[in-house]
Amino acid sequence: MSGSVFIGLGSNLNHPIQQVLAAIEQIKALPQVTIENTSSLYQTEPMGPQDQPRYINAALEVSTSLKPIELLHALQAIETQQGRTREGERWGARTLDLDILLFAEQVSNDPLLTLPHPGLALRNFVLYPLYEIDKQLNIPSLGPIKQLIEQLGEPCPAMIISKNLEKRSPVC
Ligand code: A4P
Ligand code: MG
Repeated sequence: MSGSVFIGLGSNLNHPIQQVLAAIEQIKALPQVTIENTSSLYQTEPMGPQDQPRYINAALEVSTSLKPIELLHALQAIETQQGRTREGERWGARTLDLDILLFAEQVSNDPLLTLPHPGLALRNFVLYPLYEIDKQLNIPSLGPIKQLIEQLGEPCPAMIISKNLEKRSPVC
């Protein structure tokens, strides 16, 4: 399978920065996955219930020979390993959330694996890390990343660990 794959990471429980950094190491260790790019880590206001801590969000660009569903299962295993439980309210607090944001040019409405991720265009905590990694990114069925950021019209979240300061988005 060729083409870039993007993974979104989010955590707001039990040392979120460490959760996200640990997840990046776990993804790096997956045998058929290579990390090509890592975004900075962003501190973001919670979407959904407001009585939960702020999140740490980031994105990764990877290349992989795994099929999309195989990658999803590998990511879910990492979530479970890092203490993710699936009870609780929708959009509630979690130790780790790993979403497949994009899988090359694939478009799917399958609820088991929707591609691109259904919330992508509505979330500044997804759009800005993606934009930081690839300013020319064109999202299948949605359009250029820069246009999606402009349409959403939300401010850039605070970058708290910057890996690519020189590449910092001019819209931030
Ligand atoms: N699924 C379908 N498509 C995908 C995909 N592209 N990637 C299915 C990953 N999973 C996908 O996911 C539920 C089911 O979605 C999976 O079984 C999978 O087959 P889940 O991870 O078990 O549950 P979830 O993540 O709680 O569901 P949901 O509704 O997708 O939550 P979100 O949308 O991830 O929101 N606020 C901030 N600031 N930052 C955040 O990261 N995250 C959430 C969770 C809420 N508020 C947030 C943040
Ligand atoms: Mg999820």
